[in-house]
Amino acid sequence: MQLCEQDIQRFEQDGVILLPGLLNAEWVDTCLNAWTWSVTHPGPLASGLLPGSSTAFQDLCNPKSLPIYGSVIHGSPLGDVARQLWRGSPVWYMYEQVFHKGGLAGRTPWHQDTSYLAVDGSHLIAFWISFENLPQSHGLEFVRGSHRGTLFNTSRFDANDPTLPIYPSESVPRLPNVETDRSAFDIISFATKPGDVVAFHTSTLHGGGAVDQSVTERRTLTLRFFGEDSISAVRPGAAGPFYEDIKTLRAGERFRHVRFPQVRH
Ligand SMILES: O=C(O)CCC(=O)C(=O)O
Repeated sequence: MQLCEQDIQRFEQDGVILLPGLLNAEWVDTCLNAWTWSVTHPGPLASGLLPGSSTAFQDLCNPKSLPIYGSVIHGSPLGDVARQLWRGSPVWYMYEQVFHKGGLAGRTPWHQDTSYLAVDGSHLIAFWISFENLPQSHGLEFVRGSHRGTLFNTSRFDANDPTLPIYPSESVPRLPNVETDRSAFDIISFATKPGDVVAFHTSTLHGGGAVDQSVTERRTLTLRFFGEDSISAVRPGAAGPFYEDIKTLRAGERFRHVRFPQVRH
């Protein structure tokens, strides 16, 4: 897919862009096979995603996943798109995350991925790939431009108060309650079908993607990459990507490690 200047500027401004039909049927199948492997081979970080819900599942940073995801991260158009969105930067793969929501699992609370991660920079991207037809009302929602604003404390996904932070430190501000004050935020979302991909900067506030009576199941794969402008960061508590062997990275140094394969030069 060849992006135009307007697409790149929209991504830079909004922190999110819909890429319709980026993945052909073969790549959708390959991604779904990788997703299925993840769901059937839970790693050490697999969890229920939403406290109190038995119908939601997530897993991420499975240390055994790299060979399974190899063809997608190296061969699919995702690397080319990241390179274009970053105006020619090289591209490195960071990690996978899978979501499986069913029943009445509801919304994913608002949050920013970067605040869970020991990395900062303008070249951080998540590709959100869902395998169902989703109406706009059930797509993941984004606060437009929020990747250029404050990086908030992380949500601990508390069912009663989704703004409750994980990090005890007050050095990072608490999340606003986007859901109870929606009109104060510029919220966008997209209808998607298999093959469509939503790309977002990992600091863009996002949440939603509800599963309820009208959308009863969602299988989603998120793949994260980084580019030249990315440095190691310190958070006020444990932060990912949670691989034992990357703990040697020091704050402020270039975010590079053999754990993260380069997929575009
Ligand atoms: O799909 C979802 O419900 C959550 C997605 C998400 O938060 C992410 O990919 O970072």
